[in-house]
Amino acid sequence: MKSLLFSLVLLSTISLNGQSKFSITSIEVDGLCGMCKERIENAAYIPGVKKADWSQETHILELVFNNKKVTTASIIAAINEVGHDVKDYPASDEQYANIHGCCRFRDPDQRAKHGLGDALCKPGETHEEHHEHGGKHDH
Ligand SMILES: [Cu+2]
Repeated sequence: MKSLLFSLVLLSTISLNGQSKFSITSIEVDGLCGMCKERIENAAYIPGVKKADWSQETHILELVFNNKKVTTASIIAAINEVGHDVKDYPASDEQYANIHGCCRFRDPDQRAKHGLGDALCKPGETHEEHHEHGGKHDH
């Protein structure tokens, strides 16, 4: 009996070590400036998130999180909540409306001021609609 218990403990220890509870992923989040960086990272740090690092240059948010506590979807929802668009998961207009004036990353003029190109395309948006709201393609 003792040896059975021992092997059970051993087995569970192995499975804990063998299967990391930490996930590493990166998502694209639209934003403009240092204020956006702070807002995005603060939003992404929900309990269970160990690292959230957004690059103003590449717009890539690097994440390390405990996958037993959080999912990528819940982090994306938290980022949308503060008004930022995630690639394929745009914030609602109400959520975006709370964004500070100089951080209006969907505004082509603000984007140009920050040396940026078009905003992230919205899902289901046609090419024409994209051009209408100021998006620019290379072709
Ligand atoms: Cu900003």
